[in-house]
Amino acid sequence: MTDELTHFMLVYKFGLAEIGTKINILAEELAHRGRGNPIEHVLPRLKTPASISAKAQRIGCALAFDDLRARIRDIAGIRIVCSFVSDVYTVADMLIRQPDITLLQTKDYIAQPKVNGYRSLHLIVEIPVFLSERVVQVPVEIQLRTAAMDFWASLEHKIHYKYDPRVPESLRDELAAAAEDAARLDRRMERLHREIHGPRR
Ligand code: 0O2
Repeated sequence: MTDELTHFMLVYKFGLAEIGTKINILAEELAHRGRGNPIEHVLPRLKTPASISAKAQRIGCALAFDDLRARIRDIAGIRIVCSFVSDVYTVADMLIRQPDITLLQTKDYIAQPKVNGYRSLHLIVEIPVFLSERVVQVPVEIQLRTAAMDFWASLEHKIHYKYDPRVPESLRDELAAAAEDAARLDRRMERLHREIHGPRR
């Protein structure tokens, strides 16, 4: 990596660390409340330079740092896997309510799944990072989903990678049906959980 690229990536790494700390604090505090921790696991990732460049070409963005900074807002990304669908929205609200987090965009693929069956709640937020001489607002993509949605998405990702660019139609139909099965399982588990413990407060 060139010095310039390393420097460009650094603020995203810091943004990820900031949001990661916020999520870890929430998870630990919620676990201590004794009503169960809604956060199953957290997976931060920084987009690789190759993936940034591929996305830039896909969206017609010039390969210049200022353009990449302005147009690609998921260079820093963090995935939060929750137990239940209601937890996804609860955790998202807890984060959005924090005064130093600015919500830039919400894509609710749970309320409106993609045609292939993909479900997740995507938030693009901005978080301040305090450097030695200035404060920078760093965009971070937060993906929130249930364990069932995560299981489906990781398999679908592998299948896409294997069959790139065309997934056979029968497999696509099966995947869409599997996404429905996963959503049904989520609803059932949530109902069972509510019957056993009552609604989460
Ligand atoms: P990676 O490896 O996670 O970086 P936009 O950013 O709004 O211009 P984009 O990038 O399509 O458009 O945004 P969107 O719809 O919010 O999706 C971004 C990310 O969500 C993807 O990142 C995936 O991680 C995930 N995602 C979206 N759709 C699907 C899907 O159909 N299947 C799976 N498995 N994941 C999906 P990247 O950049 O593709 O990859």
